[in-house]
Amino acid sequence: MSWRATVLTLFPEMFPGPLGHSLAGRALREGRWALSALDIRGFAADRHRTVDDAPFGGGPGMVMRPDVVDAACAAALAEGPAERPLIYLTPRGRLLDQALVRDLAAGPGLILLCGRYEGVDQRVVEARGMIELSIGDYVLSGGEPAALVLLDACVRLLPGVMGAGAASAEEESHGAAGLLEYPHYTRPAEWQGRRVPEVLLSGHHAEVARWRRAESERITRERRPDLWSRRDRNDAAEGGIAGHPAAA
Ligand code: 6GU
Repeated sequence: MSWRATVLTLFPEMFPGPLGHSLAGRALREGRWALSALDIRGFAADRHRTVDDAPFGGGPGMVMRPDVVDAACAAALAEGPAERPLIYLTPRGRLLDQALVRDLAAGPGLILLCGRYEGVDQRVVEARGMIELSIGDYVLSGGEPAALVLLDACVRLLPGVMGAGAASAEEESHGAAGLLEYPHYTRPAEWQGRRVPEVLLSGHHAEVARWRRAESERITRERRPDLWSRRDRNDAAEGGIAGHPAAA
């Protein structure tokens, strides 16, 4: 059985959306992963198909009902495969990073709950043992774009989705080695008076690798001092991202 994502959402028409295109879309058509989007409204019990209600304690907005969300979770789990983690996408969640993406992609798939309104009743989050995840320190109007981001990050790591080794090689640049990538250039060698760095035209592979390593380190130090101070010491000693063969 292939890696399977089941998305619980009030807006199922948002899926596959961008994931129906490019690499993820081709992999979806090839059956390397599977996606279903279940409409949470379909699990409402009353004839008005109510999915939300006012927050106890007052305040603005609406909260998604635990009974409706629970029924949607049961339907998602019934799709199989078993043992898929249930993830609730919320800005209150643990911050997603490449190490977690790697773990999730290595599993059987995901069930993703997209919150709307002010959120989801916390009791069903706890009762279902959901993992609360955020994709960054900013607020989206709903979990759907975050679900698309998480799925894109996972799907590109599945076997056969990217060209041989491309995903693992590139992933090391932000994952294992903990450095940002060096800048890229292509033809023409001069454009609007700007020349490509000469070393890249030299044909000296060792020189190119050294330059790229230095650029990766410089840009990581400048832009992401947090990554720079936490970067993997072994990889750093081996030369970080450029330590793997030039343009691997
Ligand atoms: Cl997962 N959801 C929402 N609504 N906003 C977010 C987010 C998730 N991650 C960052 N901002």
